[in-house]
Amino acid sequence: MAARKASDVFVECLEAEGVRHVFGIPGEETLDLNESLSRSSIEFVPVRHEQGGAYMADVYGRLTGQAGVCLGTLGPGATNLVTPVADALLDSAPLVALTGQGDVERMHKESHQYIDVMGVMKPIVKWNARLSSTHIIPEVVRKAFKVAQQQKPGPTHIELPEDVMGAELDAEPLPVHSGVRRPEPSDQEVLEATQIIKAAQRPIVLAGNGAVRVGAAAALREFAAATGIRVAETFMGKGLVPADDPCALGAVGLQAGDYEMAGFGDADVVIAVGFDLVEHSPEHWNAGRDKRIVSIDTVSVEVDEFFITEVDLIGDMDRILRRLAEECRGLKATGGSPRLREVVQGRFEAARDDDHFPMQPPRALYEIRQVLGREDILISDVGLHKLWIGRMFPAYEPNTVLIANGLAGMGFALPAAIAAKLVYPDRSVIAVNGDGGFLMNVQELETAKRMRTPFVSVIWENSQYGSIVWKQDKKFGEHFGVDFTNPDFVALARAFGLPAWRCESAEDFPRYLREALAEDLPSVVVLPIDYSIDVAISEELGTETVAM
Ligand SMILES: Cc1ncc(C[n+]2csc(CCOP(=O)(O)OP(=O)(O)O)c2C)c(N)n1
Repeated sequence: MAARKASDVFVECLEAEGVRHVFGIPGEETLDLNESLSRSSIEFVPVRHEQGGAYMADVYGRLTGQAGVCLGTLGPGATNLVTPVADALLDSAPLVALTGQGDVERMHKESHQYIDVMGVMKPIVKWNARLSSTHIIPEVVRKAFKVAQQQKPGPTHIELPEDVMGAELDAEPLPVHSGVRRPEPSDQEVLEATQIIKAAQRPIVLAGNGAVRVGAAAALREFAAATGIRVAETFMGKGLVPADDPCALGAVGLQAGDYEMAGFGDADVVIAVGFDLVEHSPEHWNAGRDKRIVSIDTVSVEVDEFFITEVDLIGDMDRILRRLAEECRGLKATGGSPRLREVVQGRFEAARDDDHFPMQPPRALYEIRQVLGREDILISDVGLHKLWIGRMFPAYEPNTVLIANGLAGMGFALPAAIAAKLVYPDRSVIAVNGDGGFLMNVQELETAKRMRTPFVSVIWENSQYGSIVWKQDKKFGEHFGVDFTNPDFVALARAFGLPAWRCESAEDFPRYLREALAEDLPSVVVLPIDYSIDVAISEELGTETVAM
């Protein structure tokens, strides 16, 4: 092939990786890249803040396993990417962040908008590289995608100096071999795990995001059904086992008492299936360090004094679980307690008849569950509403409740909903936001409208940073620095050209939700919320252990 602009070759490499969208904001230093993108099969999606674009890439990656791609220019464009890139790191989402940069020859000195973006990104990516010369483009792009997508997935970053992208090059993308074969644990390791599980009096499974990422839900369900071992889920593991499956113990993690009520206190063996420690410390369920732990994961587990595994089964989780199901079939295990699930579900179902207005969270979640099908998607922003959703919202399939739980940054939900609709245009998507977090990325309503991604943003309005109020009240008996006023959210949405409703009574909420879901535009439903009932639900569950 003839020599062409390096940015053309770079974009050909992105195409070879299967990239369909680049979410971002161009800059003077990315002119060549954007020109090459405009002539490619890839859609460049202009966003209204780089943070929004990077969250879109993050959630696109979470839902597809293929790295989502975001773009920011040098300096401020790059620093605006930081929060979602860190989110992708802690929630293990494959993402490739692209940033522009000035010419290579001005990087050593004080110069306009130059900061050390490589250094800024270094601690929050799995790997990053500067395209210091044209001929490394095919290798760098291949490596960025390979590293981002391999377990555990996460973000990588490529810096694109302006002069390099504008230079000439004759090169081809490297071949992309997908379908990486994962290693298998040895027969001996599987035997050891089988012996521990068979000898257990009250085994219990704790399943997390790792199992969601590799699509191991079906195998996990088979393992649970074959052995009778019941399954507790982390907030990000919700839906691995359907909430109405007899093996489901519910989502644990809000309070120390959760684990007790789900039967961890009595468990002698915990089978951790794709458990990411970043979600919640194992100290909360193994404070006495007396559980025997078998881990099933794609990578070797993190070291933690409360998570010393006896057997570490590393590899293809689907195959490992199916193999263990065969080895342990007919076990009729008795571990785990339904108490947590019963208390939480009881509150959830009783909420059907709760006419409080402003509405309390259980009824709000109950109504949302009624309008969503089992495969539809609920996205949570970060705040007290997230704790309610994580704990109480019944999920039936993995990745149908999307939560930012590792970094837990406010402002996640709205851009996440755009990505969810791009990946699953036929599913209904609802994003629940606090009135604090909603304004953090509200500008992406314009992107959502332009992209024709209809989803409903529900705003739980209380004019406070609710979860901080909750924590302050518990700690000091009063709260401070957490009150604010809100814009008229309905007028704000309408200013974007979007339909919006404000609930004035409990009956309004289900009605407006249905109307909103029938729209072919993104929409906003404002729901005044009453947080006076404690998400902790009962003293019995103990003090809360989550950090916001
Ligand atoms: C970007 C970011 N800033 C600050 C925090 C700390 N924080 C966690 S929850 C929260 C309050 C959230 O308030 P709101 O969005 O109104 O939701 P609510 O708690 O009322 O449901 C804050 C400030 C955070 N997690 N992320």
